[in-house]
Amino acid sequence: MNILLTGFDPFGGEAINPSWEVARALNGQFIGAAQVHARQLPTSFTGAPVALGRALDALAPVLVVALGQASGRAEISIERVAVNLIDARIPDNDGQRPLDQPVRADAPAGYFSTLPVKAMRDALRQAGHPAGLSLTAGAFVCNQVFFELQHRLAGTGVRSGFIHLPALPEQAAQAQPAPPSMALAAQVAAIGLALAVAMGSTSISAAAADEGAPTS
Ligand code: PCA
Repeated sequence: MNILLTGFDPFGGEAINPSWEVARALNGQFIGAAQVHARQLPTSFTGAPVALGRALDALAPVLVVALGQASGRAEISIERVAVNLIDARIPDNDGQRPLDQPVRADAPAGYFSTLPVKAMRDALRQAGHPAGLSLTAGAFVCNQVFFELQHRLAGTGVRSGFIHLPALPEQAAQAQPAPPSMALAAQVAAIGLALAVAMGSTSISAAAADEGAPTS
């Protein structure tokens, strides 16, 4: 069983993106018998849906969580709804800045996350991670990927959704006043736990648990 965990390449002139750093740190880990596969998506309106589609086709995942950076947010931000709108506030990594366009002209206005968002938030908070629910993933590439993901998996029963992450401390240090940030190790631990909760488990580990075998 495969879990797809995506992150983005750096964008907006930055040198690092926490979403990819977190995804690649969890690559290869197991929740029960399900293994995490990290894939990088380009911060590109044309490239990201193609890369996402390829990863979905190749892995046939049982769970998909897409990660993105949301500078300025202080918590692990579990998105609830993807909206059928692109309205780029800055150019993407191809220099494209589409305005007031649908993600898909033939699709509904929005899709809800199919992740257990409140159970994830509560588990994160209980473990000491600042976490909250969000009603907007913006109108940039993250929301586009979230919308594409929900559209492609609608009706399949495969759980999927999007989580925005705070900046890393080294990113925050470059700005005045410094925006909120969270250390990479804390972000990795939080997303590992979030994945486990989404799989109905309590932990993530480096080795596969043989769930079919008797325990005694
Ligand atoms: N964050 C951007 C796109 C890539 C990323 O990590 C966003 O929030 O849309």
